[in-house]
Amino acid sequence: MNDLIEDIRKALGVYDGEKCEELAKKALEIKINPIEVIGALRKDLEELGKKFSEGEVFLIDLMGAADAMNSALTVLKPAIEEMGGAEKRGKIVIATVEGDIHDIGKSIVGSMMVSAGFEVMDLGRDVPNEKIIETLKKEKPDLVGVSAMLTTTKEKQKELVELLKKEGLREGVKVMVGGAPVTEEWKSKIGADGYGEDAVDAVNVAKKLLSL
Ligand code: B12
Repeated sequence: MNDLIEDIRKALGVYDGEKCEELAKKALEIKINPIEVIGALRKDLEELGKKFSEGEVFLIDLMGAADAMNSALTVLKPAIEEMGGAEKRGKIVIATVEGDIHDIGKSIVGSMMVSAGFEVMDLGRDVPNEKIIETLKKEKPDLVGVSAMLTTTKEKQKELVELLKKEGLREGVKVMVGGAPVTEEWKSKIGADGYGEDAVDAVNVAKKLLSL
């Protein structure tokens, strides 16, 4: 792996957001792909998450790492969005489900979608399904993408699919799901249309669902 990416990982490891941002800028200057940088940092966050569940690190550590990641993203996300072409592909509403405040991954998915030519409406995090439904009625997007990072909150993805059916909206919109505890099996179980393992996958799945 590139030395500069290693340095960004080290800065993330000590929760140094300023350094992360500075080095991310340098990485872009020497034309390192921002998606590659994000992929490396995501793995580190996953490792930190494991340590957290094993009691080796604390919530304050997750918060420090998340802040550092967000600092890097202030430069990496706009760079991803600029990578796209002018071609317009469709509209997607994205949100992190109610009860869940994890939004880093969801925002990266949003940036990748912008880069791929989608119009993106990001409703933020901790979003009740009722608000998502209301937005779908008003905005009539082609897709809705819901992120859930907790085993408990992924239930809200299931609830959204059920609510869409109840409201007679299911046929009009493709539903994509993602997040750490989400799998292809879960997608099938709840009757969603697509699952994306990461942001690159999310774009490919979206294109496939819309036959683009
Ligand atoms: C950073 C972090 C936090 C930060 C979040 C900051 C923020 N603004 O997002 C803070 C410190 C706030 C936090 C809080 C908590 N966290 Co936390 N957190 C993490 C951590 C370490 C990294 C998440 C992350 O940002 N990853 C980087 C991004 C780039 O990756 P990603 O999120 O996976 O997203 C990618 C894909 O999943 C996919 N994707 C994501 N969304 C979508 C949506 C669609 C539609 C598609 C197609 C794809 C897609 O594409 C993304 C980009 O590639 C994870 C560990 C892990 N395994 O992920 C734990 C983790 C998710 N947290 C966990 C826990 C327990 C908590 C807390 C409950 C802790 C507590 N005791 O308070 C709280 C939850 C509060 C709440 N109600 O939500 C657990 C969940 C365990 C479980 N099974 O439910 C994890 C797995 C850690 C662990 N192993 O124990 N957390």
